[in-house]
Order: sequence, then C-alpha cells, then structure tokens
Amino acid sequence: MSDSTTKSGAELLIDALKINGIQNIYGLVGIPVTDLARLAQIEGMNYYGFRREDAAVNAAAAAGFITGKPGIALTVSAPGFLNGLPSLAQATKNCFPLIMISGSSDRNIIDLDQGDYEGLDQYNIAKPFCKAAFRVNRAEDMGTAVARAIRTAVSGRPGGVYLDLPAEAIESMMIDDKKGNNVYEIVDPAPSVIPSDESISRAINIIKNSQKPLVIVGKGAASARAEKEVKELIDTLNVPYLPMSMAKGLIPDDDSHSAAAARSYSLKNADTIILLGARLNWLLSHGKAPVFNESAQVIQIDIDAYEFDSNRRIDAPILGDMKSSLRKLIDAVHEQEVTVESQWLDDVQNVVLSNKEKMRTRLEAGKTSEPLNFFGALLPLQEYMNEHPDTYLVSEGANTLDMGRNIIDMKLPRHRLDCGTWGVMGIGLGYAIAAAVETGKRVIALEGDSAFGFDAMEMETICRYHLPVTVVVLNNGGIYNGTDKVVDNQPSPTNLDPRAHYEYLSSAFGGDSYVASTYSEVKDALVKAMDSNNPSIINATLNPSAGTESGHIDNLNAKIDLKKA
Ligand code: FYN
Ligand code: ADP
Ligand code: MG
Repeated sequence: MSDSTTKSGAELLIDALKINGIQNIYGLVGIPVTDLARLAQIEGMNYYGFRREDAAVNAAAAAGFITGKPGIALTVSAPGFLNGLPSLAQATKNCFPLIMISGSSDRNIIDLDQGDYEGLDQYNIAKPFCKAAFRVNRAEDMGTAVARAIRTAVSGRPGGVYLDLPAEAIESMMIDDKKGNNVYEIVDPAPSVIPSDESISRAINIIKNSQKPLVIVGKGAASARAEKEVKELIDTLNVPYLPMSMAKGLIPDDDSHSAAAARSYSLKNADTIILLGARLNWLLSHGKAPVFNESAQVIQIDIDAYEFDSNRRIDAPILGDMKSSLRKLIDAVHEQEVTVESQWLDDVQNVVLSNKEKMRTRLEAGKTSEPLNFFGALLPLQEYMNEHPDTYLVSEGANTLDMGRNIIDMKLPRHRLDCGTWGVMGIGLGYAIAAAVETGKRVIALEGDSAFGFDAMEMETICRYHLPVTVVVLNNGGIYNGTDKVVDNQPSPTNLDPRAHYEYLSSAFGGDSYVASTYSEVKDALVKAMDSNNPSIINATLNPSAGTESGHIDNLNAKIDLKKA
C-alpha cells in the first residue's frame, strides 16, 4: 500500500474513474486484478462479480447504453480477456460506450514469447474488436489512459474501448507531489457536432417535395437521448415512424404515428426515408427493394460519415449529433412552414389498425390455448408492461424475441434491450443485471429456452446481489422449437429438453421459482414475481411445436436438400 505521498496505478485508476462520475464495475476477478477490485470497494465504488466474463462485459455495455457514461468491465488476463472479447466486439457493433479493462502479463516476457502465466498479447488482439485500445505501462499515465478511454467510448459514434493493464502498471507507484497526479475530470467528453446549414437545406427541400415521408428511428437516437426532438419532428411533420427494436419507447409505442404494425406497407410505399440513428444493415434489408422503394429519397442523420452510402445513395446526409441535428432540422421545418399531406399517415394508420386487429384475435385465442403457445405466454407480459411501463425489458431468442418485440409495447426510452445488431444470444442476464443496478427499477428478462442457456449461471449473480430481476423462459424445448427429428438415434441439432426445470436455477440460489403452463398461470406468476421484488424464474412451458425456424429471419438460413443426403 502507498503512503500519503505516493499512489499505485490501481489507486490512480480508481481515482480517475470516480472523478469522472463512474460508480460501478462489472467483472470477474483473479490474477492480477483481485486487489484492484477490493480496492475499488474500499474506495466506495460498487463491484459486481459475475460467473463468466462475457456476461460482465455485456452488463457494462448495457450500463453504458442506459446511462450514457461508459460502463466499466474488469477481467483477468488471457482466458478472462478472451471470454470478454466477444462482448467488447458486440458493444462496439451496437455503438454502446464501454471500457473493458483487463489485467495482463509483463511486456518483457510477452514480447519475447518467453511463456508467462496466462500470457497473451491482449492489447494487439483486442484492436480489431474495439474503437480503440490503450495500454498503460506506468502509474503516472493512468489518468491520461482513463481520459482517453472515456472520451473515445462516448464521443462520436460510441463504442467499446480496451484498456490493457499489465500487472506492473497496477502495482507501480507514482509520487503524488501536489503538482497533480494527472487524474482529472474530462471537460465535455462527448462534444456536440453541429451539422452544416447546407445539409439541413438539402433535407428540407426533399421533405417539401415529399408526399409520403417515413421516419425510421434507431438505437443511435436512443443513445443520443434525443427522444424529445424525435417526437417534435414527427409531431410537427405529422408523419409515420418505424422504431427499430431498441428505439421502441423513445416515443410510446401506442402513439398514433407509429407504423410498427405496418412495417412492410410503410417501407415499401414511403417516397422519402428520414433515417435517425439507424444503419441500413440487414435489419433494414440494406435499404433495398423489394422491402424499400428503390426510388425513395433518403435523408440520414448520423454522427459517423462512414455510414452514409453504405448500401444506397444517401440524398441528404446530415453529419451531426442527433440532438443538435434534429434541433436544426425542426427549426428549419418551422421557419419554412414545411407541411406533409396527412393522407399518408391515414393510409398507414389503416394498415396498422387492420394488422393490430389480426394480432388481437391471435392473442385472444392464445388465452385459452392448451398447450400454451407464444401468444398466450406473451399476452401477460404485454398487459404487465402496459400497467408498469417503467419496468425494463431485456429480450433474446428467436420466436421469443420476434414475437415479444411485436406484442409488448414500450412507453419509455431505453427501457428495451435485446440481441442488437448481431442478433447475439447470451446477452440477457448481463443486460438485466445492469438495468437493475443502474436504475434500481424492476427488470424482466424474456428468454427463449435456448437463449437462456447461454448465460443461465448468472442467475446466481442476480440472487447474490438480490436484484429485482424476473426471468421468463419461454420453454418450447428447442432452438426454434422442440419437435424437429432428423435421425432416430440422436436428438436433433435443434432439440433441448422440454421437461427442463429452468426455474430450479432460481431456487438453487435462494430466488423464487414458478412453473406456468397456461395464460392465467403465466399472468399470476408474473404479478407475484414482480410484486415480491425477489429474483425469480418463471418457466413457461409451451407447446414444443410452437415457433418457426429462425423466428422472423428464416430467409437468412442456408438451405440444403436433406432428402438427397
Ligand atoms: C409488428 N407487426 C404487428 C405488430 N407489430 N402486427 C400487429 N400488431 C403489432 N403490434 C407486424 C409488422 O407490420 C410485420 O408485418 C410483422 O408483424 C413482422 O414485424 P417485424 O418483426 O417488425 O418485421 P419483420 O419483417 O418480420 O422483421 C424485420 C427484422 C426483425 C429483421 C427487423 O425480424 C428483427 O429485428 N429481427 C431480429 C432478429 C434477431 O436478431 N434474431 C436473433 C437471432 S435468432 P408486415 O408489415 O405485414 O410485414 C437466430 O436464428
Ligand atoms: P438500429 O439497430 O436501431 O437500426 P444502429 O445501431 O444500426 O441502429 O445504428 C445506430 C447509428 O446511430 C450508428 O450509425 C451510429 O453512428 C449512430 N449514432 C450513435 N450515436 C449517435 C448520436 N449521438 N448522434 C447521431 N448518430 C448517432
Ligand atoms: Mg425455444
């Protein structure tokens, strides 16, 4: 330990995080970071210990998305670092601000490949998977490293940052000589980026000549906390909008401008697309026909110019942060009194009403369906979320994810977290833990039975910290579903055990357990679980034949003629 005039790298790291308002660390300790985590607790930070690093890093990434400050993850060297790496990559892909800090081995041994305990050149391995990687070799550089890591994670397009801490840097000492120790609060970590006047004029000219503009709101607008501006633009123009899954709730899903239930109709018929913090990637069919109208004009607001023209010509790129860009665009709409013919919104609303009526019929039938199907299992969640919109909802799976997204309305921003841009399984419990920790609110983790398996052991973490998380497992006994049979002497590649008592994983660690096999049982269990504030699992046992291959994205699954084999 240091005396009053010297500080270790570990102490300086913690000072630098704290002075920048960071309170929580999500991690899994071992050599060489155990004392670092202990010291964080002594210094008044909260340390949340996980069972596997990917979940810890996912939790930190979700904390970043929810709070707008970088989430902090801590892992041990080589294997711990490697377990955390996929989550670092996902955070970067999802544009979530995150700093993954890993202990590492002494450089002199690594660089000559002399063989060290868990020796790996982590710094160089991390680089392709994050926005930036930094290595700290001396205690006196700790403040600079944290400043650079925070600024990189949150500014511009947010993302994951890797901070490599060799054991020597953690232990090394610097004299705190009152001239300062290089630890400081960063000034304006994510500066505004104001778009040019010309880019706004170009967009206004397109909107003026448009009859059928559609706004697409992505999770970039959610990250930017631009809900007020997004709503103002949509209300002012009185046009329909399509929320991407993690943008649900930026405007309440029951808003009359929502085109979510008329997705195909609105995308196909729009003559102008106003893209707000969403990429034209696979989730938006790359902006191409037949899903999109090829001749539609596209206005795109993004903080990263790299994104423009990624798949099709962008007619009006607006480079700027979402809040500043929307402010300028809305002001121009008012000044120039731009209006849009309301027939388009009426047409979209008619399709919405008709699709919603079809959905209502399916949900109503689900109430009495035995065995239970997805509609009957998801309706209680819809009802609960309508009554308790401040609950956080995390979701993953295939059918569970897709049907849940369409059935469960969100009313508040950044309250839905899911598989994200890569469609990753295994994010659920880590994200749920972060949502509970960062907000103190109740959390539902809605999981397919396969998805739950990827990080189910984090139920112990949830119970250890007594977090108000209810995991609802929609158990249809398989990946996609449980009835596939290929050959007689082996389970199918998609089979899981439909009799699995997933709820035991909660009672095993002191949480509550429920089994539910009808709509009423799911509803009762959910109300009890949520009222109790206890960690819990509801095992909703579905018809093993419920669910389709790959959920809504079967078109992406390579097809082979199995009969020929
Ligand atoms: C949507 N819809 C509704 C509603 N909401 N109908 C009635 N009521 C409500 N509330 C309609 C919507 O208009 C569509 O009909 C249809 O339901 C499906 O909507 P969805 O799911 O939004 O759209 P689509 O085209 O099926 O999928 C688009 C997608 C989405 C790719 C963006 O599937 C997605 O986000 N997928 C992520 C998948 C993922 O990550 N999976 C994890 C890996 S699983 P139409 O308008 O008639 O088209 C590994 O296998
Ligand atoms: P979705 O999956 O919801 O469609 P994406 O993750 O594909 O959303 O896209 C998010 C986009 O938002 C990225 O291109 C990113 O650069 C952009 N973005 C992130 N933060 C901001 C911000 N503050 N202002 C503007 N654009 C942003
Ligand atoms: Mg399943």
